[in-house]
Amino acid sequence: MTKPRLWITRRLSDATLARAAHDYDVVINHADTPGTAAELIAASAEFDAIIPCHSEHFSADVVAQFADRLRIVANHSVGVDHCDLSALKARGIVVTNTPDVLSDATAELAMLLMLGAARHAVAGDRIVRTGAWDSWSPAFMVGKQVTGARLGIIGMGRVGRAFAAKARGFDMDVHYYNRTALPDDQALGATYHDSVESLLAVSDFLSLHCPATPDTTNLMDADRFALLPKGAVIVNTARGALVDEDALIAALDSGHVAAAGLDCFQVEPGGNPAFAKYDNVFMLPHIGSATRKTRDAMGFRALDNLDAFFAGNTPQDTL
Ligand code: 8YV
Repeated sequence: MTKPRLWITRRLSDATLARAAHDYDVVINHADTPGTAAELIAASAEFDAIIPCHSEHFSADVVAQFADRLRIVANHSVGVDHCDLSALKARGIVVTNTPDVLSDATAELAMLLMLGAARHAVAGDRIVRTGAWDSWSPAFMVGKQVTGARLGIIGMGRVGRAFAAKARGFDMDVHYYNRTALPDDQALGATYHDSVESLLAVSDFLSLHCPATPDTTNLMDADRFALLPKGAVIVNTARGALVDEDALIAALDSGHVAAAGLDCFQVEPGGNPAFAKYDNVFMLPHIGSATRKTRDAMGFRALDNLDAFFAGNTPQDTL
């Protein structure tokens, strides 16, 4: 039987690429450059399937120019804000993602950012590294304690719940906002808030775990930063679109927000150079799911979805 033709747009894990090469007639972009609109359009005529990352943008305009061959976009990501789902569905193209398998890795990174932001990781590392550490005082680099503090989580999906579980290890008092309250066996004692505003009022630490949609664009704007308790710390491992970065900078300047831990930015790659002068902003370059174990699991999940599709079944992660 002829193997389906598959384009893998980026350099996925070795195990993923080996499995893909065994099961599919695969073309891999070893150059690892983001797929352009023109490449996506050309690929729609040459391939039955694409495994893209969030770096490839399936806008309505791009999808409108697709040829008829492409049948499935099996994303190597849980977030699908880079895909115009209705445009893809209108073309009869199946779209899948990779939930579950990256929740722990992303929650670990949120914990790193929360702790690093709270405890002066940026400035502390720099003064030791540069040899500028020439004195010590009990008043030196005093941070904000995480243990026992109130944590607000916006979006109690898989990643939000994984983060809540880790935060319980720090005895945090977990609160959350979600469109619906979780059953008790999933909430595990976290307090539900039926509005973002109510959650913000109790969030000494705030972590964002909701998808980027038109409804959540600039979710954290100036009005909402003002609702946080003074000295709050904000963490974003979800999507840059959730945070009005000018409003965050204003809140940092006023001291209302004490620190931020950011893995996601409005502009990626690159981030926001305006944050560079803030030692109280601990930043990473969108590496929430970047562990070896999780990269393999994401790649395998995308391939599982393809295998199901080409076996004539509905992939488990069909959107
Ligand atoms: C991935 C992510 O690294 O899965 C997501 O939605 O944001 C990241 O964890 C990236 O999207 C891979 O394409």
